[in-house]
Amino acid sequence: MRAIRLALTAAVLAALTTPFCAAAPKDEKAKAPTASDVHAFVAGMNAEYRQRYIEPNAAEWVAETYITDDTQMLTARANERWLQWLSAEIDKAAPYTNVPDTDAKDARALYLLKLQTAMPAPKNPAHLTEMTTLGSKLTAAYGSGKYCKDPNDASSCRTLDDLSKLMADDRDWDHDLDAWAGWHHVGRGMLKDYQRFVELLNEGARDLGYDNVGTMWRAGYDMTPDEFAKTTDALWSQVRPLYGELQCYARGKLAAKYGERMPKDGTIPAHVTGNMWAQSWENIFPLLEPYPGAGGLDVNQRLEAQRKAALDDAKKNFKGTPSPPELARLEHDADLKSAETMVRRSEDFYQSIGFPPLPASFYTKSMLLRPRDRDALCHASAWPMNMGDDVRIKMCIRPTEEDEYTIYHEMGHVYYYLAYTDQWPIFQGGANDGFHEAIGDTIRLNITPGYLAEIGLAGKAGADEKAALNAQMKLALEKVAFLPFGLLIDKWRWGVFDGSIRPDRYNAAWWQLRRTYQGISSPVAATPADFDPGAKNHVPTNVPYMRYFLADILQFQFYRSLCEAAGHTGPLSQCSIYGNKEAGAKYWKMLGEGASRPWQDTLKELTGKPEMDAGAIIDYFAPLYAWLKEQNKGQQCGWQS
Ligand code: X8Z
Ligand code: ZN
Repeated sequence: MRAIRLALTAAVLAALTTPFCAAAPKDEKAKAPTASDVHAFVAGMNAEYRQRYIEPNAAEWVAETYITDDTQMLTARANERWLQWLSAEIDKAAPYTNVPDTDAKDARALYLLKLQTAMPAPKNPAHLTEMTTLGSKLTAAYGSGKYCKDPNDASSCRTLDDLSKLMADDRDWDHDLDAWAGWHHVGRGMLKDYQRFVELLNEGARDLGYDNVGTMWRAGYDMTPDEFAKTTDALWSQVRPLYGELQCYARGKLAAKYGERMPKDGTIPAHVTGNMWAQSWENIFPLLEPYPGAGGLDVNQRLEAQRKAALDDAKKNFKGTPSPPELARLEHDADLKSAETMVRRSEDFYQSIGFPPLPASFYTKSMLLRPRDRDALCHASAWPMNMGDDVRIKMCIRPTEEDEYTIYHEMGHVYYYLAYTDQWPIFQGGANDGFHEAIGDTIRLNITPGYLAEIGLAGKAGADEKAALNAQMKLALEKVAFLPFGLLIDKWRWGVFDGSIRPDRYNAAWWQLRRTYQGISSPVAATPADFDPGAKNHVPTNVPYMRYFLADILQFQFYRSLCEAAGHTGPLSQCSIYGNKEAGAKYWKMLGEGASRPWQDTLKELTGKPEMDAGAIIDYFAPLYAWLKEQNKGQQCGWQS
């Protein structure tokens, strides 16, 4: 979820307390607030929250779908107003904390009030303005970023989608390196702004009573920040051996392809995994497929064929020969039709388990394609515009398997928004942010080879072991490869925020973490002028990232429980809850609770256990893990960290 509650900045604590006004008059002291005063305060805050929330959200939507100096300015100002209000509420809430007999829901609302933003604003009004301005500027810089081979020739410019497509499809070392380096250049221009932005975020966090903004981010998990850091490390220890085997196997195959050009230290260079950030590796599945061809998982080809059929149709219905602009229009219409078909297919899955149809405005107000006439931030996101039925996604959909699954991911956010609209505004969030990210991914796990074949997106799936192992490999390249990446982004930011990573080491520390956790190295010698973290959406847009690591673990826990509810027997990897209303009802109930209870309670209700636990993902991939260990026998696994 991109919208306000996560991306938004917090606020100025409105009035500076002076020694003069610090001492309350005697008779006021006597009037200590009661539990019903707390309740009245929380109710008033929620009511105003609902009203005020719409403006900055609308401003942000326009700023991201139509990047100009003007929309940047307008969103910065709208965010500022919102944060000012939020800060004032946080201030006003102070006397209402720890009041005896406070209702548990009211107490939780007060706890969550301080955690409504990832961008806590400084009290100093000039600094707040500077912070929201920088926030919008960094987002716009990322969204409008391009790689132009010839800076004087606009036709040589390529967007992130163009470059990502090249890296997904083209296995030529030099082409991939060119695309990788070209895009990473976008980060350079952000270094100074990001450095200042960090100072301002920290000032805001300190004004709210936190050591730094990293501590504040870690405070949102119904446990202490330290406990949370330990929890994430413990989860990583559980999955590290599985990742190590996958990295070793992938490196071996890449070495067989690229020979001498591969580093000798056991790492994989960042540009050859088929993904701009080497965060998931499914695009190099053809190189790593255990039993080539078994299972017929040629989803990309089929999606492209569907788009082409839409274009052919449009051309056939066109009277005469289209001129170049008319042809461009036809292509656009075919792209839109293909994108919409992909979205409706995903909606069909959710509806099959009993979720409601999407409001009609979802299709008219969402952005499904990269606009042809302006810059937009194409990174996929889902938006709750009004805490009601105005829900949207913003995505530049291409007919690829990767985008198909990203749609399922975004739809998970959308259905979460719809499920919890009856909650108080302050509870309209995920049980924790990892839950929000895991909802759609859980549904995506049900897209088994059997289901793909049923809906015509893959060949008939063989039930044999070879096909099953191929499917495991493909999913592992998506999910297991992601684990260390999901962990390290915020390990880096926590270090940046607490000052242990100083600005002159931003880039070096980034690559140190990439190497240590992922066994991935930079394909070029990085210099302190480079700012490669800036080339990853969530850094300039200031969206916390540990949520995706949690989601990667949680989704297997959710999936296992839903499959049990659906009465599935046999290997978990063959379960699909498509059409199962009981599993759907159980899921919907969890979504409806939003953030109204500690996530541990919500998790226990669904899975029977109150802990995040990597046991489910490890069980899921047990066949692949055994196979990988066998393949890697005699290989030198591991890397120099
Ligand atoms: O940012 C996203 C979603 C939007 S919340 C598309 N994801 C992370 C990423 O792209 O880096 C999903 C997986 C990880
Ligand atoms: Zn998401």
